[in-house]
Amino acid sequence: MCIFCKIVKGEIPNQTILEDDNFLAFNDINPAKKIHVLIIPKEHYDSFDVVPPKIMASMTEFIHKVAAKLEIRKSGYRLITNIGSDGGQEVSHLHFHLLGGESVGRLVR
Ligand code: D5M
Repeated sequence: MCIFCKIVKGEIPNQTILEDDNFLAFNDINPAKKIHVLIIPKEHYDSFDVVPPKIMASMTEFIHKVAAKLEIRKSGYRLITNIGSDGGQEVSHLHFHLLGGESVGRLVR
């Protein structure tokens, strides 16, 4: 079982920000910014590349709720998902990195 599935099952502890029946948001173990939250579907999908669009629609709603709870919708944030080896994905369970709480700078110049 993958590490994020173990987190969903409660076998590995996490610092939960928000949770519902289908999604979980928790603090990244190695934060790159003041706010660094990972958002995952509880059901396992290897990456964004294979997630059904219907799941993404409800995940979008959940991500908006996470950003609202963190009070960063006005100040802004960055949302990243890494896909596969060239994409730099280490954990093969779909997750979005939500980064903010400070300026995250330019990603592409
Ligand atoms: O990012 C995988 C991310 O997962 C990386 O930022 C560390 C984080 N991580 C790994 N294990 C844990 C646990 N146990 N709690 C919280 N965060 C964790 P990727 O996009 O796959 O490179």
